[in-house]
Amino acid sequence: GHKSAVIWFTGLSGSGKSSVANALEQALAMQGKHTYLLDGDNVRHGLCADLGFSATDRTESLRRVGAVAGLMADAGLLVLSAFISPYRAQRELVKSLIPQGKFIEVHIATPLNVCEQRDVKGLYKKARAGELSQFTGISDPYEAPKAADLVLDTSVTSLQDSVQQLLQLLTQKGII
Ligand code: GGZ
Repeated sequence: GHKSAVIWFTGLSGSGKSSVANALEQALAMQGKHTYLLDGDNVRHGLCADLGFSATDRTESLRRVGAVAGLMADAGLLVLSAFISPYRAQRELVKSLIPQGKFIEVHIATPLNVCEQRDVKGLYKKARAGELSQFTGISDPYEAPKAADLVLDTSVTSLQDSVQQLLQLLTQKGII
């Protein structure tokens, strides 16, 4: 079995949050753990389809995700979530919605220049060209966590190593 928890990945667009979260979910599933992955793909088209990327909209989006993650944790799930969640105050808000001691913050600290070089969706290019406003890291802030439970940089740490470090952290914390 396992204890419930919310593993909250924060980091820039293109930092590798979703890749790491997906790989961790696969590893946990192989161990028979009950997980759910919340990310932009399943949240911004549904639960938060009415919200954009202003600071206010991001806060509301993250509040909803935090509330849902809290409910899922109540139900006993290991919840993985991958959102930029750029403001410290937004992550504090999320933490306040998760049962005590169950919020685990993971900073995917891949440098901006690497994320921009990857530019998987061409969004950085658009942001630099001024075609996309309020783009995190370019024309909108990203406040790095000061005391994350784990910091990973996907430009120097392999996916496999990242997953190993995460599994170790969850074991250390008595979650798995
Ligand atoms: C940042 C944006 C923006 C702006 C669209 N700023 O690489 P992606 O495409 O798949 O990840 C980004 C995603 C960010 O959504 P989140 O819900 O994670 O953000 S937050 O936690 O701040 O609410 C990017 C895309 O949406 N995207 N416009 N202006 N990312």
